[in-house]
Amino acid sequence: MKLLKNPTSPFARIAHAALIEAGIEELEIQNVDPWADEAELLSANSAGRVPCLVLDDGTAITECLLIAAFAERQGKGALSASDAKSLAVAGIGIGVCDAAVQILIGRRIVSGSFADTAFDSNPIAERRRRAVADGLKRLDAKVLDAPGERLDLGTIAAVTALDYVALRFPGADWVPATPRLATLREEAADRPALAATRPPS
Ligand SMILES: N[C@@H](CCC(=O)N[C@@H](CS)C(=O)NCC(=O)O)C(=O)O
Repeated sequence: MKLLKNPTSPFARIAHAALIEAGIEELEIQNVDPWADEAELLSANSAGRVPCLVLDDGTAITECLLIAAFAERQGKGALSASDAKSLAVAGIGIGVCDAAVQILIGRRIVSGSFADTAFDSNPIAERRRRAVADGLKRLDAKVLDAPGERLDLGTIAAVTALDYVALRFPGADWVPATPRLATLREEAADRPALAATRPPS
């Protein structure tokens, strides 16, 4: 099977990490640019987004949580290691990723460029920053002190959210300090699911 992804997408990272944690073998990784209307991605996913998992029979599964659910059925994956608390943490982590990505998309809508911050003065950008900051604070209060023997979806999503915000908003004064989350990230850094999917710095 083949995972269409992008190295910076937090959703693609969550899907990829869940597949690794499930022990899926023979997984081909193909990087695509979701903003370039690449034919292969558009034919697999009408939404034109990553991640998209294409099975050997051509079945295409989109949405990171559905890919995680599929991974769970194939092996012993991140979902089976997740209790209610960890699913709650995963939801917050994905909410942080979603709000952060929306700021980037807002920039692109307003000025055509992720780097142009004109959108950031829009009240919707302010709401999204608040969602990122509040979500990170909640994650910091809720995350486990140490990663479990197997990574659960909460740990994967929380670390992914922290790394994505650091990648996209380095040094931003509205990003709160998250010492417990940072410790969890450090302690889980060598786990293959997180190490092999870390975004480029
Ligand atoms: N809800 C989706 C979100 C996927 C998503 O938004 N992916 C972004 C990359 S971070 C994308 O491909 N964007 C391209 C676009 O919006 O056209 C999931 O959970 O997988």
